[in-house]
Amino acid sequence: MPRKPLPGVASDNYSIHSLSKKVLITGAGGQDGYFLVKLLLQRGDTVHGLLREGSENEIGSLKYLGEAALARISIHRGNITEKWFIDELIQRELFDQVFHLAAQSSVAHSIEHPRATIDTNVLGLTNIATSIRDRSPKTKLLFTGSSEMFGNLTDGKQSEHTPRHPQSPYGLTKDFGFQLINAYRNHYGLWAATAILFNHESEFRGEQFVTKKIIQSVARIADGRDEVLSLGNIYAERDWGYAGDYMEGVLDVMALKRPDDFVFATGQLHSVKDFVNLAFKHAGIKPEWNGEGLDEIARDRSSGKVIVKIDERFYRPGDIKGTCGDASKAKQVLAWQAHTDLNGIIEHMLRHEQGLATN
Ligand code: F7E
Repeated sequence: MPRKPLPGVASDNYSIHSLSKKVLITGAGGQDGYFLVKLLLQRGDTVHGLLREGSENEIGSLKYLGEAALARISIHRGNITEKWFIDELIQRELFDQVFHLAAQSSVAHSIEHPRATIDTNVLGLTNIATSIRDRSPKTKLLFTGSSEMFGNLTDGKQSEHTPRHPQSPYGLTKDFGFQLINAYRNHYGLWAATAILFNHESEFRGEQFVTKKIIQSVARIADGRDEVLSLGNIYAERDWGYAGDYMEGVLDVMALKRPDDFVFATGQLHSVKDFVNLAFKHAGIKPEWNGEGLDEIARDRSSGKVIVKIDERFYRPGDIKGTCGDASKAKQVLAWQAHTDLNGIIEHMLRHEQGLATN
């Protein structure tokens, strides 16, 4: 399927995607992999997915694509930290495009396990970019960066030009990636770009992230189960978008003739507490908040049961208090916009969770 012509794009920097491409997605089994694989298959591309070694029967979120779609994907299993494996794959397949999504993506986990995070995120990207440079230099490489590289929101929203002050090992690895992509683009002429993604959620979000954790608890509480949602800093603020919207943007970046970096964000800031309140509202439950700090709780207004409490264990050292993105470059150059607001995200997530419970 040919890609839409983009009204805002200077025509000399946009190639209509008419020919089928041979594409590799690393980390294809994750949330973003689901949406990207689906879009690429719709476009008629030849899709290869790289999944982590060691979980031979696991295909993660790809299982939701269904049998017919799955039959069209070539699955590779291996470790992105093994240079020989990446070299061999890149040289043998000579992909037109590589979307590098694979990462250790939990900020909390990176604080506990910095070394494993650095191995996966830094070595992994370095191996892929270097294999492309040396063995398949015509391959386009798109790296999914992160707003974590900016650190705390200071004044104004964060754009491609905002100074970067990462706070976590994860944020440091994403800053490294952003700079490596720039260096390989500028020094070796590689088509390499970073999509700087702010928090993006969906029904396929991993359980280690706060939105999924909230939705799972809300679904169980709505189902009448005795459940208390335990959270850390509920006053942290994030710019939450929908992963499906962001993967459309990632495809638009890849369609450019000249590589460039883009922020993808909604520009809307909400606290974790806002997310909790909205999720309960969608489930027909009214939380009543009382107390402060570690003693803050929420009760179900109709039953009086405690449904939310604070647990010190979920606080993070060096947590980012707030991030909010300015995606005006993506809007202007790619005619991209986030279609799904926070209500829409919660609807997708809750419907999926409640559907799973009744299956
Ligand atoms: O935390 C607070 C927590 O783990 C969001 C990843 O996609 O976005 C994501 O990173 C906020 C933080 O995501 C709990 O302290 C409170 O302030 O869902 P999260 P994240 O750290 O923002 C960036 C852009 C990425 O690139 C990452 O890959 O929620 N919070 N209580 C909690 N967080 C968790 N996980 N669990 C809690 O109980």
